[in-house]
Amino acid sequence: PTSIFSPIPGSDIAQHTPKYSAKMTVVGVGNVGMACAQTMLSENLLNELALVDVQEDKLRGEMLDLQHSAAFLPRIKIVADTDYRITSDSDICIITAGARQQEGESRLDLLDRNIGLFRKIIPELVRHSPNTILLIVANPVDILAYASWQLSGLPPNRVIGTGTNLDSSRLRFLIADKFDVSAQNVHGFIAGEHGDTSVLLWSILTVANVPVLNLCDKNGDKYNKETLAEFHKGVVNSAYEVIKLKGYTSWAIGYSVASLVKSLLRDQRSVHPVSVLANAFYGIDQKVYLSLPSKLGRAGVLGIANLPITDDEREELQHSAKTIWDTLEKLKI
Ligand code: 6V0
Repeated sequence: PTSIFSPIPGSDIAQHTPKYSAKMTVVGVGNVGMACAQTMLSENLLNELALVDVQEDKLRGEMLDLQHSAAFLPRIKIVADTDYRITSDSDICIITAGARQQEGESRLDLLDRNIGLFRKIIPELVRHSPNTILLIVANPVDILAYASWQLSGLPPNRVIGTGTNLDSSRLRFLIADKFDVSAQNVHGFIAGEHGDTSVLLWSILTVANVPVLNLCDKNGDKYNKETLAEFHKGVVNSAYEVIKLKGYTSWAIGYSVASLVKSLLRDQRSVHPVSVLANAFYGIDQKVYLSLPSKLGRAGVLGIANLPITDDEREELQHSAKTIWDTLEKLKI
């Protein structure tokens, strides 16, 4: 026989082609898309990965580069094309595709252009994977998650933006450093817009389950609202700092996406601050997407946490919602 393996005569293998249980699509193979792909592969979260972009050469190059890690990873099918047919039956579609701001272009014009891209991308994804969960990463993530919900016709539990999941990790890192503990022992959320009007929910921030307000860190510094406001400023500025230093951010968003994918696919019911349809929560009455602590599982967003936050924090969330709404009103979605 020319093949190493021969089927046992009489077997019916062809009728039992495996249904890959975890298929993921990543649209946009730039810095962020590839960091997401690489982290998901390292964490062994999927059986099949479909990559889509408009740049054929880059797409093929990235596909081959990942495929060449075959001997070091569990068996994974990796495909790449500009045609959305390869994405069919994806469990989760991650959208990182976006145009970059051009010289002289306003933020709103860029947004209009990105919504134009999403008008093509989202219906194609849903057509080939009607049961998928859409996970939006491209910025401004709250606006594009809302647009994706509108354009997809999917129920809101299945359209999620990565939102402040990353900002919250940045905060936990900064606090953990001061208290000399693991960031996993710092519990807390930044909610609201993934951007300038994000809200630090300081009243429920804890280190080793102890409220951080009035605690002293390793240097003996006592924490109050003002100290935390400085941390918050640090978080908002940290994305700008990384972009200034290396041109883009990628690794942390890759891990952030992988942690969300793990909770969704494996029905972990863990709570993450992600961008969700937020009206009816915390007194927000506009139909906007912004980040609230959300329980994630196989069906997407299983619930939003009703946390005992202060009146000030509720007002800040409502202000964040209004800012996003003001932008949405100017756009033609
Ligand atoms: P990049 O490196 O320019 O990659 C963008 C990719 O999208 C490129 O490969 C393009 O070819 C591709 N693309 C453009 N148009 C299309 C299209 N119509 N269909 C398919 N692919 C297309 O950007 P980078 O990867 O650095 O960033 C991607 C997006 O992620 C940006 O919008 C960032 O602002 C955003 N981020 C969001 C974060 C978050 O926390 N939500 C964090 C980091 C970056």
